Amino acid sequence: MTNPYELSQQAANELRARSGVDAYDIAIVLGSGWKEGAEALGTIANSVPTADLAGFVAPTVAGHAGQILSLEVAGKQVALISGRVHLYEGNTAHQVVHPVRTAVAAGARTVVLTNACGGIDPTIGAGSIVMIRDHINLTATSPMEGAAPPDGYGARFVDLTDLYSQRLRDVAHAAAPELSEGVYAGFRGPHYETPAEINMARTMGATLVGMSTVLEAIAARHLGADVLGLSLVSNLAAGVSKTPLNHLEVLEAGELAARSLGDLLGRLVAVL
Ligand code: 8IG
Repeated sequence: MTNPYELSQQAANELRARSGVDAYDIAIVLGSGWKEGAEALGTIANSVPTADLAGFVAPTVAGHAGQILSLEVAGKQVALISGRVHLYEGNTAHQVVHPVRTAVAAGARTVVLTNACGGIDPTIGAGSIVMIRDHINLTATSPMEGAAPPDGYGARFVDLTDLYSQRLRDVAHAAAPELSEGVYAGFRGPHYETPAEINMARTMGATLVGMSTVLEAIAARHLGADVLGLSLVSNLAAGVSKTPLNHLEVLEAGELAARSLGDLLGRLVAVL
């Protein structure tokens, strides 16, 4: 079996050939609700179904078609990755991070990870966009688990002190001063948390909870890319609000926020 790093290199070569883009500058992984706004960034020059690329697994969540869209924004080659896959779909950590590894292998030195999440801080309500300052990985796995990476694909161990790049956060804050910062706790899901688990996450210092992003951030950093994380708070986490959580409210928050998400991404891509 091809190791996951060489598999992503193969997928990157296929992506380059199919898209005509020799090297990307920025990859943006689109979470729930982010696609519509992101597509408004500019004219989509090319769309490659991930089903045609080596190593990609199909998403199972409705509204997550697997595609890599290429477009030029402010002189930068941008890859929009839609159809994120998760651990809770039964995928391995390597499969979850394969799109990010592919984008980095295709040249992207900046990786923007977007998601929809639950909010622990009642003053940061549904519809808020929060920049991720740091994360707590509660998935009990790592995308680097397994055989050591082959030469040229990152080290055995990786320092995560600056996982969510301070430099990128400074640049993003200058362009979007309205953004607050939060700490994202990544759970495996797909169940939402119990109120006791949300109390645990809050006690640990988390302000956001979700089921994605943490493994992708580690994998991107491991390969030397700079990471920016953006969360759309779609619901207040269990026990924070009186109403039960449901997936429809997640989709609704995305629809309502789509325009501001697109506007924000446009301002950020120009400066990242
Ligand atoms: I949207 O409340 C969304 N995703 N773990 N908890 C977790 N993931 C989420 C939540 C939430 N809301």
